[in-house]
Parts: sequence; structure tokens; C-alpha cells
Amino acid sequence: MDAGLFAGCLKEMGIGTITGVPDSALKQFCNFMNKEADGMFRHFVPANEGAAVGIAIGSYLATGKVPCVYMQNSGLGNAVNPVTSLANEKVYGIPILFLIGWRGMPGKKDEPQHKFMGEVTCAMLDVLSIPYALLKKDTKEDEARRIFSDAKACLDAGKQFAVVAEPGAFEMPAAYGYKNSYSLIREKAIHEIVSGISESDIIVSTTGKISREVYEQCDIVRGHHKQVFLTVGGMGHASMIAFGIAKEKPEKRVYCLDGDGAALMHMGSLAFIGKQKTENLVHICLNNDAHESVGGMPTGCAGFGYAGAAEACGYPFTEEIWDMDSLRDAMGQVRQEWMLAFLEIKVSIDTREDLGRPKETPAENKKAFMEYLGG
Ligand SMILES: Cc1ncc(C[n+]2csc(CCOP(=O)(O)OP(=O)(O)O)c2C)c(N)n1
Repeated sequence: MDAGLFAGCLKEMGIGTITGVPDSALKQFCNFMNKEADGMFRHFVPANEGAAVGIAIGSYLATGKVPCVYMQNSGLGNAVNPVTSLANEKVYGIPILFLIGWRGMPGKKDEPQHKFMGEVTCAMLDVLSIPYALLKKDTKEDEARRIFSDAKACLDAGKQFAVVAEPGAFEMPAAYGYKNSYSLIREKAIHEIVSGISESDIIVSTTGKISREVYEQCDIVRGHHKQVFLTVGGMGHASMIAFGIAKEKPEKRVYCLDGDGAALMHMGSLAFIGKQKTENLVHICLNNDAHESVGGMPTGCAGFGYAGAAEACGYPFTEEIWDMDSLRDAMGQVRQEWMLAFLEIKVSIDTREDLGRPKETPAENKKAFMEYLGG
């Protein structure tokens, strides 16, 4: 289905506000919203999917018009609270049209972190009393219009409705080359960090391509990746996982390699970590102002200063890094002294086409990591 046509149907339904967190299964729709839908809708990309539901509720209260919230199915986890405790018809009865990218769809090859969520997506919608319809690769315009008319009946009754899009449901337009003004390449920065750590150090890396790059660079530089925990799902929680390890293993230095989108998603963790002053934790945010792993769409907070935020949260050492020399210096400083540190590294929106994926299962990696950690 053409994303523009889909957006046209949303417009015909009277939808004025669209908000969500991007997803690779919705890449064409997200590209359309970011690049082509100018003036057609009010479009916001907030920190997480629960926040998107918040915007949708506010928009409905102010206009009486149905809003649309889009997300990857993993984002349902973030959305459940405001949906069950506010939007549901037994509370305020706020109509919301959801567009959900179905990663891990049974029968389709996908990454392990999507398997379980893919299996339970429809069951979760059932439990949430959200009727849904499937948008498939071969869904024709008249079928799509039928879906929207079913949705309208539901929304008019103050309920929510979900359109669940299988990967490939939206047609693939020419690739959009999202760019920022930063020149440091993320993979090279990761190479430098991984080269500078010691054999007893631990890395916790965030969801998406950062983890894939850390995995690969560790193999290249260190000959193994046993000292790395890959936060393959649970976007935004890498820093809390790193904190949990750091507290249990005060003799080990723990590096958290975070993304800006992920750090934003659960930013309260920054304030919490700053308050704890865990001196064996080095929090590194690879900031490209984008959700690069799912297509490079902007985070909605481009230009935000993560190092400044960390300083305000109480991290005793913070640094904004724009080039390799400053990265080397900063790494030298954090290695010399045990102190809670936050490095924000500005990186371009770039990935190698042939970037690999972990070869082992998450369970195998967990076992090797725990043995390495001595837990
Ligand atoms: C709760 C949740 N929402 C959305 C996603 C889809 N997703 C995976 S990686 C990613 C982008 C991460 O962005 P960032 O942390 O800035 O790292 P980058 O990809 O830019 O390196 C998104 C949106 C997800 N995995 N989980």
C-alpha cells in the first residue's frame, strides 16, 4: 500500500494529529510523515509510545477529533499504561487509531527479540479490548477503505482501533538520506571505545545497530564479545541494566553504550543514575539526533544536549565530543579515575551496508556473559 494513500484515508477520517515512535516495518509511512506530509497533519515524535498516547489524549480533549498513534509492536509495552488507565472506555473512553508495525509476525523471519512479542501482539490487543485489522502487502485500496470504515464505527463509540501492518505492507519509496551535520562515524567511535577498555571491563550496549556494531568491533579488536551484554529489546533500559551490574560488581568498570533515541525513551534513568553517583559506571551516548536503526528518522529532540542534561542530573564528569581526538582524550580521563561519567559523542547517520548480526542466540550470549562476569 502506498503510504500517501494511507495518509489520505486518515485525513478523510478527520484525523488531524499523528504521533508515534518510528519503526522499520512502518518505514515508508514514517518517511512520508517526516518528509512529505507537510501541513497535512500535526506530527510529533515524542520520547516513547506511552508519551505518544498522552499527546493523542490531549489532542482529542482539545479538538474532539480522533488522533493516530503509530509504533512498532514492542512499543505496545510502553503504551499499555495510558491505554488501560486513561483511554479505555471504562475510564475516559478516548478514541485513538493505532498503526502498529508487526515485527516477529509468526511465519516471517525476524530477529529473536521480536519472536515472543510477535506471537502475542494480537492477543495483547484482544486483552486491551482494541479491535484490529491486518494491513498486508497485497491489501488493495478498497479493502483499506473497508478497514477504515470498521475503524470509524469503533472510534465513534469512544473506543480504540488498531491497524496492524505486516512488514512490507507499505510500498518502498526511494530511500531518504537523513543527514545531520556531525562528521564522526559511529562505528569508528565504537572501535575506539572498544579498543580502549580493559579485559575486565563490561559493556552494555543499547537496542539496534549500536549493539550490532559493538558486537562486531569487539570480535575484531578483542577477539571475542563475552564482555558485552546486548540489550537487543527493551529500548531505553540499557543504562539501568548497566547500573544494576555496576552496583553488584563494584570492582568492575561498566560502560553503557546508549543511543540518543534510547536515552530519551526513558530519560528518568539519567536523573536516577546521577543521584546514585555510581563511580564504576561510564555512560556513553552516541548521538546522531535520529532513530538510525529503523531508518534514520529524527528523534523529535534534535539538537538536545545530552551531556548538559547529564550534568544537571548530577553526573560529576560530562563531556561533549565532536571528533576522534577529543574522544581519545575523554576515554583517557575516564580510565584514569573511577568516577561516574557521561560522554555524549556526536555522530553522523551512517551504517555499513554489510553490518553483521549476532551469530549466537540471546540465551547463548547471556550464558557466556554471565560466566565472564563471574555471576
Ligand atoms: C519500545 C520500542 N520502540 C521502538 C523500537 C524500535 N527501535 C529499535 S532501535 C530504534 C532506534 C534507536 O535509536 P537510537 O537509540 O537513537 O539509536 P540509533 O539507531 O540512532 O543508533 C527504534 C525506534 C523498539 N525496539 N522498542
